[in-house]
Amino acid sequence: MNLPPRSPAARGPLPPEGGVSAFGRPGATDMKRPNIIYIVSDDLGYADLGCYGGRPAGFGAVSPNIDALAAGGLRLTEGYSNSPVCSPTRFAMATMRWQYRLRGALEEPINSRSKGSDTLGLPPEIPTLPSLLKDAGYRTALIGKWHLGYPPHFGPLRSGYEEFFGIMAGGVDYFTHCSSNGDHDLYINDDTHKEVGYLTDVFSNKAVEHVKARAAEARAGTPFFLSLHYTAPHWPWETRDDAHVAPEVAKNLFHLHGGSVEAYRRMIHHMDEGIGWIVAALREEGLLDNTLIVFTSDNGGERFSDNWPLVGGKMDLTEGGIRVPWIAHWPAVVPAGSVSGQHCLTMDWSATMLELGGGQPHPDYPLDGVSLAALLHDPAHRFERPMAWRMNHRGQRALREGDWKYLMVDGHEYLFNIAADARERANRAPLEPQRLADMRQRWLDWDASLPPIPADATVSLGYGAKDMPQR
Ligand SMILES: [Ca+2]
Repeated sequence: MNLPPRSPAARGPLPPEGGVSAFGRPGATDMKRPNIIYIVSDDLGYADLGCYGGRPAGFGAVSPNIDALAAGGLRLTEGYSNSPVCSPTRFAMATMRWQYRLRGALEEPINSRSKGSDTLGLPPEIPTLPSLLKDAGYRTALIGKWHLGYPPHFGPLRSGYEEFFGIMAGGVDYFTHCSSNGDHDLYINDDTHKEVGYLTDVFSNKAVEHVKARAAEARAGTPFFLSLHYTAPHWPWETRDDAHVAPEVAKNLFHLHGGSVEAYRRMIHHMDEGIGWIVAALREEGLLDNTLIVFTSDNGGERFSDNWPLVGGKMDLTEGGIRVPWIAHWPAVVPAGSVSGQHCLTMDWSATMLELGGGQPHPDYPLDGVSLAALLHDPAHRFERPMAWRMNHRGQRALREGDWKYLMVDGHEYLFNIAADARERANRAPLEPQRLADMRQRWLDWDASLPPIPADATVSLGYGAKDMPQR
């Protein structure tokens, strides 16, 4: 079910109560469109953050700054990523459409062997959230991970970002900034760029610089859209103090011989510290009230992640692979302390940002994402949001409708009542054959509306049962 269309006059944030403007000037009611910071972590699991029930680490709270964003805004308990793996989710995030519509998104995921390909990437002619926001008058930038194909055929600057500082690959070493094939992979715009530093901190510092550089313009009425796509807490398992690990993992960034829960949590903590610096910069510049900060993960957690109470993780269509944190902080509009069980996908949040920014979808590329703007204005707002997924890997299918989920893995079909059993252990399929048949048919109808998975689509797994026991 889609939200009813809104008139142009109804777009954008509602004026805050009391006639106080976004910048705290009493009496002003000309609420401006928000600045938007879209923070995407990489392989962060559902319960890794304190505000999602994560346990404290040996060094203390893992994510106090992200937890504060949740406490000061809206936290979703049943929000999902479009895919359980990196680049497919990022296609949906950029295009606001089912990622399965684009050939590059059928790679699970795009890997470094696709460098030079003219098909495995985000085609520049496809409208994107940044390109449409740029058309609507936003300043646009990506700091962090792109992972949607390599120049010269693809790249952030070809898809709506005015500026890019980050990596093109799916993962790099935090210190050498080299990808798995040994290529140096840190870029400014289209050019490789050498910089000394721990990558999470490098990105955080660049984001702070960016906020400060854009602040005067933003206060004068030209808002900014900043995508901040951390690689944290993705492998290799390197904290800020682990530069000595880089030579050990140079030839295999999957880092199958190392890492620990404590190191993993420290990596999250470094990202959290950086988010604290960015929030402080927004506050200093008087921009915090009217900046929408959205925080999420591109897919479920990897081997050191805590996905409790969910099972599965990255690459799986069980809940642990796709249910991720979704936090929205926007003091001018979103009431503090809000919690919602609204169902949503990555592309819905991108569609939300497009609407809030006054951007218009291209008529030839209608959105599959559904705007959540009404939810931000009223966290009690709920609407039906059926969601579906498919994976080449293990022939997985999933369909979530209300409390129920149809799931297929390795040819086995399951039916779960997620409201009662988020852990997907109580298989209701034998008890409810009609519901199973109905949901299977709706999944098949949805699948038939999308391009099929071609025979040459690849699935890349970094490790398997020979490297570590799977359960
Ligand atoms: Ca990822």
